[in-house]
Amino acid sequence: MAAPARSILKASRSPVLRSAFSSVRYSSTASKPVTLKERLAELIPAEIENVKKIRAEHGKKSFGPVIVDQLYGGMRGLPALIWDGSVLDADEGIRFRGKTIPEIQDLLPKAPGGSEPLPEGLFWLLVTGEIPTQEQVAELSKDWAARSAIPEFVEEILDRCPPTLHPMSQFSLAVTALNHNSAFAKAYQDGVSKKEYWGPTFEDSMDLIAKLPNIAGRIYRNVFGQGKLPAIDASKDYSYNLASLLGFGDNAAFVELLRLYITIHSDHEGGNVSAHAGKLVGSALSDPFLSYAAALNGLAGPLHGLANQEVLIWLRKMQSKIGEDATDEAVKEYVWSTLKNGQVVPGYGHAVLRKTDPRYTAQREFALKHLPDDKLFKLVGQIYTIVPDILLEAGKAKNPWPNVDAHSGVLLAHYGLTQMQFYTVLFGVSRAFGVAAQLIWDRALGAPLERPKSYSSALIEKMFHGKP
Ligand code: CMX
Repeated sequence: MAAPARSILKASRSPVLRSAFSSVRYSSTASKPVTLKERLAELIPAEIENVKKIRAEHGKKSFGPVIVDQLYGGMRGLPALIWDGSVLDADEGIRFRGKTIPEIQDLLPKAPGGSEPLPEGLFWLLVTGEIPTQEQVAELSKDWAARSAIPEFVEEILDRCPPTLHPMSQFSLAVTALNHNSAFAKAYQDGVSKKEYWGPTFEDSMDLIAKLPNIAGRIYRNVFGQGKLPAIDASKDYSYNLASLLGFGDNAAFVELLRLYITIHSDHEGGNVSAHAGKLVGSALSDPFLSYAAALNGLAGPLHGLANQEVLIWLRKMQSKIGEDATDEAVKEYVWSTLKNGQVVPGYGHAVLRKTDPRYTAQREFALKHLPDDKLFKLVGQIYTIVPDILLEAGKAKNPWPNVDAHSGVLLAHYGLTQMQFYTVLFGVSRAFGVAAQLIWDRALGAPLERPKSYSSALIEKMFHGKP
């Protein structure tokens, strides 16, 4: 448990994990690059054998004790899940298939003239453990553009939603409705063999990711009156198309921001609420659309993805109360008043992390490059020097440092995407990459129905009565 993620991964016999550390493997032939699905089909048999071997050798070994506090305390730190796509280290932060955020920023393919990684490449990495070629990423962009249309009845569902219905609820409704055309649900009805589950899961997952920009764009335009939705451009990448559907396609810096945003929000190991909700629901063999809708409903909570919007709402309230160029003293007083009112400081703290989130740092670096003089960005920086000391003094939060949500809203607002209620939808588009990759592998490896055991307080008392 205490071993850092990197050494665990390096020691792994998993062909998928090992490839994240081996030299980059380009699986393209001279004429046509191998597709993601073809590469996955090559990797799955060896990984099935690897899991069998691990279970045979280590299956009966203990991970350490489970203490009663973990049953009452939201299962913090309980080793309970397997997901190879990303592992979170409390001090270092996230690694995607063994690679840090700066490493993937360096290694993953970029758009021509761009400096941020293309999320298409991150998806390939999550699924295969390998860095794709520029050509493979371009094929993925094309494939997603070709799959991007949403059924007319889903458009109608969205058009009939009152603008007062939160964008995340609309998002979840639309994703649930996509299950109408699920390849997995159909294959299951047609009696597909367990061994073949991953194929239709892969197709649904690709469709899911591909259709999210059209759903997100439609919600944005409907709720905030932003005019007509343009068509997807099949010659452009995923982030450009999402930006364009939101009305920001002409803004190259915003498109770059989205590439970074989607990449860093995609996955945060398997135990966070959205990733775990998706995995849990998927374990009942609900198709990827139903599973991902469950993930979105978890992401919509203020302690998780909704913090994306809560941070900006809190910052704006602060500005309206103490002004735009407030002194440190005034900021401190405002932070204390938040705590004294029994509220959390949004964007700070984390259930696993114990240091500044590298996703926060990546966004800060983007801001220093693109918007160093933005007033709200300066306030975010000022807060960073103030909040950790206050949270430490208050003495409750185990982690006083900022998480990913402390920064994202400021960047979006800078470019004119000021409608905070929409922010978590963008988090939702991003998180689909991680959840989809996980669903594909869960079905490929035959992950069973999740069914942990619950106990009553009376039973706990009885079990430990009279024992030291
Ligand atoms: N402000 C005030 N109090 C905080 C706090 C914060 N930012 N972070 C933790 N605490 C409090 C908790 O509410 C808890 O209080 P109680 O004992 O009264 O219940 C106590 O400190 C201990 O909590 P913890 O063990 O440090 O943290 P948890 O694992 O329970 O919760 C999290 C983690 C993220 C929910 C919490 O830090 C929080 O509420 N942060 C603010 C909301 C936020 O930014 N969420 C986004 C997280 C990232 C993401 O998923 O998107």
